[in-house]
Amino acid sequence: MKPGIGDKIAKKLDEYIETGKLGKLEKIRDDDSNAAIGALMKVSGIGPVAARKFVDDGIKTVEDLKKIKDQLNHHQRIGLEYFNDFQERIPRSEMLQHQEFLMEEIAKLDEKYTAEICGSFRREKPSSGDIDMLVCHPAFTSETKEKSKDVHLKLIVEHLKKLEYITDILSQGELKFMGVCKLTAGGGSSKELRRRLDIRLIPADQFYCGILYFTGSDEFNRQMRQHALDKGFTLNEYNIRLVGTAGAAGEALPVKSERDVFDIIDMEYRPPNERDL
Ligand code: DCP
Ligand code: MG
Ligand code: MN
Repeated sequence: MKPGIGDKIAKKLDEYIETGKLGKLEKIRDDDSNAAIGALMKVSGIGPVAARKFVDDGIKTVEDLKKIKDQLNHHQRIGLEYFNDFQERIPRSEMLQHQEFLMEEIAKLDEKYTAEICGSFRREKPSSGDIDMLVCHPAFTSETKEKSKDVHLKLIVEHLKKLEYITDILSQGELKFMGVCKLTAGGGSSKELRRRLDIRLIPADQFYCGILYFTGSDEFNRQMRQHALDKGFTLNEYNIRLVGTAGAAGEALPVKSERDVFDIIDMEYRPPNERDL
């Protein structure tokens, strides 16, 4: 034993000489990285893969991100721009204002639309992380989807943009919109925070499976889908189908309410406010 070096240090020296690293130090580094990954994932548009990549490149905080804006995609840039706003939950009183505004404006476009705010709002939570709106139109079904040119999520989004309610688009497909909104003149004051808005256009024949999925909670959905599988059905956001003996799913079963889906899989009905697991 060398003088001045205790047993503990000697062991660490041996470990370092043998393996080229120190387990304890690696673990501290891992903990630090994981904490940084968690911090970056708070930004809308940054998932676990992107966060890990940034951390590996030495970008560890939201402040660091501001210095490398050119490396961010459109969604991430907006996530960073409204980072503080998006950290705030939306009180139910404000959710009710969004609901009123959206219902009125969508009816103005075409009164045949059915719109419903789902997510945590429909589960009657006192606050929500975002606004999840589902929209249906009788002319738009899984059969007519390609043909009904006048029912387009884009038309709804354009209308809400013109009213300066939608301020940014994060991503937009034919059936799914992700963006940013704020209550405008009449609906709110100038210091209104930017809010995340998700809209889904659902074919009319898939309304009930759609609303069931979009109401959540996500853990409730997982458990319900598993229960369906146990009973020989496959349930997703579009429909419920019987799984045949060969393992292939059959035709979508007709459902006329959310309750029908519970009945089909022999599960006791739960109203939205009892779906937080
Ligand atoms: N959903 C799901 N699985 C996911 C994401 C979403 O089943 N991975 C469903 C269930 C959610 C609904 O979509 O309730 C809406 O998603 P949100 O992320 O907006 O979640 P909530 O509205 O439930 O909560 P929050 O108040 O945080 O928005
Ligand atoms: Mg939500
Ligand atoms: Mn959402």
